[in-house]
Amino acid sequence: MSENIQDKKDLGTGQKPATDSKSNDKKPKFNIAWVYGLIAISLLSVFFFQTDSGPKEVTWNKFEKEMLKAGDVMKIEVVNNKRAEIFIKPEKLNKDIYSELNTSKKNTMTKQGPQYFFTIGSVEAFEKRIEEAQQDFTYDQKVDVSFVERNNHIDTIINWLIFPLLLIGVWLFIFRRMAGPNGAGGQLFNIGKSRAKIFDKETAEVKVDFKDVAGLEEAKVEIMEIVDFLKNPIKYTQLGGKIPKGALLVGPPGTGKTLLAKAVAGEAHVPFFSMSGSDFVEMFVGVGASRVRDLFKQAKEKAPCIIFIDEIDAIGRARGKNPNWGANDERENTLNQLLTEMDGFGTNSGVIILAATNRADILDRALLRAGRFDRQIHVELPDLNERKDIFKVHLRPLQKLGTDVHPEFLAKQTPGFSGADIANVTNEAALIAARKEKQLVEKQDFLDAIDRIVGGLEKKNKIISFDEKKTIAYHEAGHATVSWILEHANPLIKVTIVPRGQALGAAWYLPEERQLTTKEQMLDEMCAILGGRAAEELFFGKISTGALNDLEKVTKQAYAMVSYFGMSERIGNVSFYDSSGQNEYSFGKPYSEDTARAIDEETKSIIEKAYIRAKELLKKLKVQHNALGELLLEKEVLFSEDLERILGPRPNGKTPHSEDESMVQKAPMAEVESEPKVEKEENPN
Ligand code: NHX
Ligand code: ZN
Repeated sequence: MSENIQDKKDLGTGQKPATDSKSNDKKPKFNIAWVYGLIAISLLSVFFFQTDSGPKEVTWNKFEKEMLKAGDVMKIEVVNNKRAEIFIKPEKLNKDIYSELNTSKKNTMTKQGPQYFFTIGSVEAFEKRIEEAQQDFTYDQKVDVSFVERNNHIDTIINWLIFPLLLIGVWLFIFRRMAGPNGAGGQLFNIGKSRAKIFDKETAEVKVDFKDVAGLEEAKVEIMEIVDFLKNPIKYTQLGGKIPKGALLVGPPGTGKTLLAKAVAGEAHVPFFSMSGSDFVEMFVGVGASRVRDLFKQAKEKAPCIIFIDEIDAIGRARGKNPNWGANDERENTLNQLLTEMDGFGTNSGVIILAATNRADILDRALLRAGRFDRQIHVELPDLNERKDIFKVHLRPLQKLGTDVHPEFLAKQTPGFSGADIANVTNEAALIAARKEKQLVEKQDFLDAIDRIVGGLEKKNKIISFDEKKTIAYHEAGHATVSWILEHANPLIKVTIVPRGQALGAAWYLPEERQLTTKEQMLDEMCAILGGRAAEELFFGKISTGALNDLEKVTKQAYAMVSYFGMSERIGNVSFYDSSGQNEYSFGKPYSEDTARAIDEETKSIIEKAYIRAKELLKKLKVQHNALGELLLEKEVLFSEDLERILGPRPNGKTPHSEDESMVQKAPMAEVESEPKVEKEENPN
């Protein structure tokens, strides 16, 4: 919808953004505004010709009394039996009644006549009236009446020009509509053209360079090499090396693939064609392939250059084995064309293709083979240090920061966040600070922003009965107790019973950033997750639907342990994980019915064991657990300090605040603790 509005805006001004590829075309642009203008001009001119010049209309009475009987009329011409045109004798034109004629610039025409006209009903009646009016006249005085046939040129023009123009206008209008919502105006003759945006030296649009890309060190090295290929290819080719044709940027969403590509554009100082995979797709058959062709044609003209295709999975998805008639054909044609084009240009032609995707595994094998996207650059989620750098980049635009804001601390609080998430955190923190009418963005604002992004919106005035609230508190206390006491469980930083997003309460962990997870860690984690339901069952004798998310997590994890990680003795070191993503086992499972049953039973038994373990632990720690639950009911939020006070230090000494972040972590807690208390009083529950 909004795109359509954009369309109209383009139309009105007749301009296009400077970056648009069409503005680089040498051919004259076809602009629908011209059609509209032409129609308007012809209509206007017709209107003016008819009124401004030519004879004036006159009534019969006036004609008879003031002109005919006065003997001023030279002759009358009846045109097409419809219109009587009156010619006044030139010598009489200076009479007063004719002065109205002289206002017109066209004096020559006024002198020649006809100066007046009137419309006649029928020729017979007209002749009769003329005869009667001239009864007293002598034969000499009688006025000549002649009959002429004349084509009306203006009518002809209207019929032959305006109408077809109108038709064309309507047709164009419909056509443009059909060109789809991503049509950028004047699409009619550009359907098969590529929609790539070009960034070259002249367009100073891209101001991103490698300095702006925090983290991603390995990826930067890889991609800088590509920039270097383009800058001085001879260095590589003189040793007989071949310049690669393409590189695939692979990584989860928000990790900066597009940013990296933009940085290449900013750094390489060669033309950069940017396009999204979905730009190739159009409702017309064959358009995608033709756009690929056009893109490569343009690129070859501008070589050396870079083509960047974002979200290439839109076209590059593996072609189905069982052809899905019709639906997939267009995409496959596009992909085939892309493959052909990539083969078609020479290795050293100076065109390098970058493509980004978050799912390299679903891409067609043919795209990934050597000679096409022969190198993959993995762009991973940032680790602690990289997050620190990313925070530094995003904290720069924030004007006023509290002295307690440290990128290291924020990086520690955000495991698993992508670059985009971090950008979101800093922005959200600024908004939260502004909402609180603060002059500075402080640490607490960042922590609130992180909570918001992880957990969703706080819903403080959700109506929760006291019983429910108690269940929630005990459930969360169950998580807290079990995870605190288990050696390998994730360190807990806080528990809350303030509803947030989908959840009525939550236990927040700060997972340790590790590459490998041991079986013990997995089992302890599952035990902690089941602690919630275990507490409900133990202390209330009732279980609730609230454990849905917990059970889902546990089930998936147990299933993965058995069927992917070979962590069950009964199944053995067997994995049914399929990293090829090509879905070799699309029909049914790759194991027998017996194995299926065994997997189910093993999964169930792992979960059961963890649940029993959680219950045992909670029975032993009943006093502490209940104390925690009551405290949680009262305070709504508990931090690791409170837990330590009740449960003692953690068994492995890995208390979250006993590490280096201790001094930064403690400060805000006091602040937060005081906050919910105030809210609690307002809370109707
Ligand atoms: C609900 N959510 O959707 C509420 C808002 C145990 C105190 N009904 O494990 O919030 O209960 O440790 C249909 C039916 C989600 C949809 C039942 C969607 C249940 C989170 C689970 C806390 N913290 N669970 C937790 C929680 C919930 C849920 C559902 C549903 C609870 C628990 C959700
Ligand atoms: Zn839970």
